Amino acid sequence: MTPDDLKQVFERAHFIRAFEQEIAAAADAGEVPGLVHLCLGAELFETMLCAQLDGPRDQVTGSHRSHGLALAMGADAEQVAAEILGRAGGLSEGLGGTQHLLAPERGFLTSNGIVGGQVPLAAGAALSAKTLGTGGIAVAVMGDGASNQGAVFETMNLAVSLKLPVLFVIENNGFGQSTSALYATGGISPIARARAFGLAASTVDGGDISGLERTLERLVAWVRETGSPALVEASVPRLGGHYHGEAETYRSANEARPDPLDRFEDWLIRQGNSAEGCHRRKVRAREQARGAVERAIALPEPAPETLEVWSTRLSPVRAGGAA
Ligand SMILES: Cc1ncc(C[n+]2csc(CCOP(=O)(O)OP(=O)(O)O)c2C)c(N)n1
Ligand SMILES: [Mg+2]
Repeated sequence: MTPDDLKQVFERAHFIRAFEQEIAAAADAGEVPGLVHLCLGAELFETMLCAQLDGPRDQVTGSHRSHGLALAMGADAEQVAAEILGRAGGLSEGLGGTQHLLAPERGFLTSNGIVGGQVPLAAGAALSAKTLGTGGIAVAVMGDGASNQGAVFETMNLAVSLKLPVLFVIENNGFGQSTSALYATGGISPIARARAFGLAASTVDGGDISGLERTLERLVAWVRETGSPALVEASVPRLGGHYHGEAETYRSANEARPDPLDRFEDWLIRQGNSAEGCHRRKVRAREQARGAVERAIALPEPAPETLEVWSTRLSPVRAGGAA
């Protein structure tokens, strides 16, 4: 990546941070139906990952915590916000909500509230890309908790045996809800598990910009060129609660949670960029995020008829009146 590319990554990652903070404020004001799971701490990793991808021939699937991934793939921020807020004009007209974001035209196939459920879906996208010969790859982004699901292991096996171009991505934040990975995960590292299935696998620090660039570029290129699956485990801090507003009584207030965006800014300044330049980019990102969420808040709720229109769009067979 060029120095300019990296500055754009900085601004994009800060845009996602600011977007999540605006969503948090909207939730506090009672504008968001249900709970929201924010990606605070994973913005840099997700921006760097998606910068390597080429949607829509590449398709990403994500978990319940996927606002940032959809944005990093280029989904329209106002439409993402409107979906989270349950407003008309959202990615799915506000019917899916925060855990069900769809922007396949941008390469974001779907997020999924069923922990691990997004992983077999990515294998399907990889099989489709392979069959059609598009040169695309699929990327399944999951948490450390999801990485213990049976469907994930089945998908890894299938991906190796069918030789599917899929990159499995584990965002390891050390927690599944309030349960520590030290308790919930058997003592084998995700990398060792992946290698046992025959996957190429690497681990990366989600706040180390040089490591991210090197590792993600290499793995994405490898999956694309060989058409074979691989896995990357990224350590990312979860800077907030499991969901916004959670009390986090199970974590110590003294626990160190270094912010990857601060580490990246220190790195940029060490490379000779000015602190003022970084500040300007952060201010611009914040203004744009605020504008997108404010415009979404002003949208109406979907009309009841939307349900029928949307269901026929998803099911052309029923739209034609067949069984
Ligand atoms: C199949 C299933 N089991 C349990 C849940 C409840 N649940 C929602 S998020 C979550 C924790 C997931 O942890 P992880 O995969 O590490 O993702 P993180 O929240 O840390 O990003 C759980 C257990 C669910 N949504 N689906
Ligand atoms: Mg986790």
